[in-house]
This record gives sequence, structure tokens and C-alpha cells, in this order.
Amino acid sequence: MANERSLILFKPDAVQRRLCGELLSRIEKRGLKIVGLKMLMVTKELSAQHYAEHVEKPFYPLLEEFITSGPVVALVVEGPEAISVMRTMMGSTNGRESDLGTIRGDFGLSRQMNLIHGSDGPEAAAREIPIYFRPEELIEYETTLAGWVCADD
Ligand code: IDP
Repeated sequence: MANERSLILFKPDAVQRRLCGELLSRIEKRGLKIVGLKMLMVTKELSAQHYAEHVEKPFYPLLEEFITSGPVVALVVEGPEAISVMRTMMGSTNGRESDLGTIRGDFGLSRQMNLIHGSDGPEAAAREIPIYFRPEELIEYETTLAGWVCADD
């Protein structure tokens, strides 16, 4: 079982809809550890860097407009299989197709304004985390709860 880190964004719609506390609460209650946290504006340059695989796609101009439209909250979360755990919690890209119980399924109906980003694999996490955080902005610490949250394997 890999202890992983994942880059998470609460997108501008989550901030505007005042859902950051709800989303953060779900992540913390699940047992993942917050090791980095900040609010920032995504610039066009940052958007192109983050969404490099999408810049040539037809939906990119609207995605850029959306992601640069207001502040986002960026986090690095850490825990056992944190990347896939977060992807499952997030749900499908399109809120309309996302299962109830997931963040996107519970709070949205949009494919674009889908509240949250999470790295989709270890390579993506390794690429995305340094886009948003300098090494010294990520805090290494122990929590006494760790053994109570995941101790089966
Ligand atoms: P993901 O966020 O579920 O990993 P990706 O396919 O990596 O989905 O797409 C990145 C983001 O681009 C999505 O979260 C969504 O905001 C936006 N997006 C993806 N596909 C479309 C589309 O077909 N129309 C509009 N926006 C899209």
C-alpha cells in the first residue's frame, strides 16, 4: 500500500459557492492528511501548465476562462493510496453522470464546473504538486490518529 500525495484544487465554483469547508471536511474525515494548503488565482500561464494535455482541445478556451475566473484553493493531501482515494471521492468528470455520495455527484450538474481537481495518477501528482507548491510549503508532520484511520494492511 503506497503512501501517496495528490494535488487537489477546489475550483472557482467551489469557492464561489462556499463549499470549501464541506470539501475539506470530507477529505479530513476520510482520513487523509493535509500537508499543503493555499488560496491563489490561476493565471493563464499556470492554467496552460496545469492543463498541458488539454490546451489543444476544443473545450480548453472555456476551461481557461473558468479556472482563471476567481480564486482557487490548492491542497496537497497525503495518505495510503491518496490519489485513487481522492479520485473515487471526487466522482466522474461530469457531475450529471457522477454517483451520489461523490463530491461531483452531490454538488454539481456540470462537466466543466465540477468543483474539484485531483491528480489522476502518480506521474500527474509528481508533475502537478511543484506547479503549485514550493518544497518548503509542504509540511511533514505526524498525526496520532494515523494508526486509527488505516491499520489493516
Ligand atoms: P478530470 O478533472 O475528471 O480528471 P479531465 O478529463 O482531466 O477530467 O479534464 C480536466 C477538466 O477539464 C475537467 O475537470 C473539466 O473541468 C474540464 N473538462 C473536461 N472535459 C470537458 C468537456 O468536454 N467540456 C468542458 N470542460 C471539460
